[in-house]
Amino acid sequence: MADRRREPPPHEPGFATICVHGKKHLDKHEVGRPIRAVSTPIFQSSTFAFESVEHGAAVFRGEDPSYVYTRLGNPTQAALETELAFLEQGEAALALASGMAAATTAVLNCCRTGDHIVAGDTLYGGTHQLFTQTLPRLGIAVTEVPAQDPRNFADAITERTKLVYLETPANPTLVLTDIAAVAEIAHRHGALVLVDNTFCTPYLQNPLLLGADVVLHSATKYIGGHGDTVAGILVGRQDWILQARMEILRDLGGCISPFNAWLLLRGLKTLPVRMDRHMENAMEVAQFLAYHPKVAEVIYPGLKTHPQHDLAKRQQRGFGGMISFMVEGGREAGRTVMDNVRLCTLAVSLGDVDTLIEHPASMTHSTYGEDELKKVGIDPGMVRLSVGLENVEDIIADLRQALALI
Ligand code: LCS
Repeated sequence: MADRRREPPPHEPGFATICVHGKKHLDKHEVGRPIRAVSTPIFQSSTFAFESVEHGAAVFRGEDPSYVYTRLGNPTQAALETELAFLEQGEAALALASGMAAATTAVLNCCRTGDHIVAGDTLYGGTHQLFTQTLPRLGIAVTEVPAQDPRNFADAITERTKLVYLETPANPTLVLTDIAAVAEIAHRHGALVLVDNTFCTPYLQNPLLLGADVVLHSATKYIGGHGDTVAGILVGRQDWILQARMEILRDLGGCISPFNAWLLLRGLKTLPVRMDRHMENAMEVAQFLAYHPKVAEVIYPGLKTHPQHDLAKRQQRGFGGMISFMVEGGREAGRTVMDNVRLCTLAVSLGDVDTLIEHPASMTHSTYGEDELKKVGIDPGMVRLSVGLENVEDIIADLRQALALI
């Protein structure tokens, strides 16, 4: 078959044609010599050429794996997916536009109207909103249970339960769930287990090795790491990921852009180095807070005072960079701290190089009602700190001066 890309144009192309196709109709797929780029190139292309109508038809029949269209797959996305699947030790991965796009894709890939989900009761506020507002509108019911005790999951599972959804450590209470114990229970009832591994990243925890079926990341956080990208990832079995791509992603359209996929590939290069420093800094900040007279309680899985410190040691390879704390004087005193930090930034999100501080009850978890906050252990005065990569003495000095104003 003639290679249509090499055929000369039928006559001298005009200015506009050259603008679109390049001088002399240079083949856009070849640049004349081997490339061997060290950094994965950004394939900023929405669509990919077919060699013939028959080739295109074969691709659409699923008989040829060529790229078609960036909503369904793109080489930069694929590089990211291959790497994440490897790091989480799963068969395949799917990159998406946000952590919430990953959550909705995962849920809809498991459940249809009439199905049921059991989830931990502290979740990122957006996930809680999805579970309590949006999914019920689609006829998917969700029961949220205290996640520290695996028996609560056993009690809540029904014959309609298709998915058990865990966030461990949970945002913002840092409650842990015993993944292996819950997976054992869920599998006995034929339900899949999804773990939101955003707080730990694959560097500190591999839920699939503990029995989970799907891992979710808000890659916006530690995987990107620099506060410049919104993205999500799912990792799981090949057939499950393929269905998520070819049914849910195809129809709902929450794809990641090649540029954001590239930013995550860049973030991954330094993930272990960043996580080590996040953890080192977090441990020092947690100890500083624990001994500060104005601090009533510090929640950090690395402290022996954390009620699940032993589970954290068993299930994770480190304790992460997130701390929640309550100051003497409750909500107002917490507000004084957050309004007076100078180095730390008052902002939602987490896992960035910058230290971020925020108030869960009025910000990330404002989707929980007053009673719900109390029930799940989100104190109205709780302050959440995502410890960054600054010199730890500077982070501590900033917190010290803000605490002195209480
Ligand atoms: N899962 C967890 C554990 C999260 O913390 C978040 C976002 C998501 C999923 C959703 O991911 P996104 O769509 O934002 O990429 N958490 C946020 C937070 O704590 N502050 O701002 C966003």
